[in-house]
Amino acid sequence: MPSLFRQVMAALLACIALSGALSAAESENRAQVIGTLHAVDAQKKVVNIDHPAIPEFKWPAMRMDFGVAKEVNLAPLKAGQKIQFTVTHSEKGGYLVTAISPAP
Ligand SMILES: [Cu+2]
Repeated sequence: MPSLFRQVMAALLACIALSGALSAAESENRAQVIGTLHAVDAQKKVVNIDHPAIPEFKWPAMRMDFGVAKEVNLAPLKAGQKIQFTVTHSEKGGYLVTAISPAP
């Protein structure tokens, strides 16, 4: 567990560092992405996702945890699924999954 935690933290820090130059333009505040869901914690509202590069945020491909917006229903999702999701970059600097569903 500690090593998984370090991996997750490293991925998060990489995302933060790489997105440091992100402009505040409205059009760059959101990205729609297809990825693979590795873990879902419906109670804590956290998902672990393998995502490809996300040019909107200047992120490389990686596996990382995302917080999920309160109103998003995680019940239909299962680990291992291909998913499409929306990541929204808030003004406070956080990244939140604001929509997620099985990939078509
Ligand atoms: Cu990432």
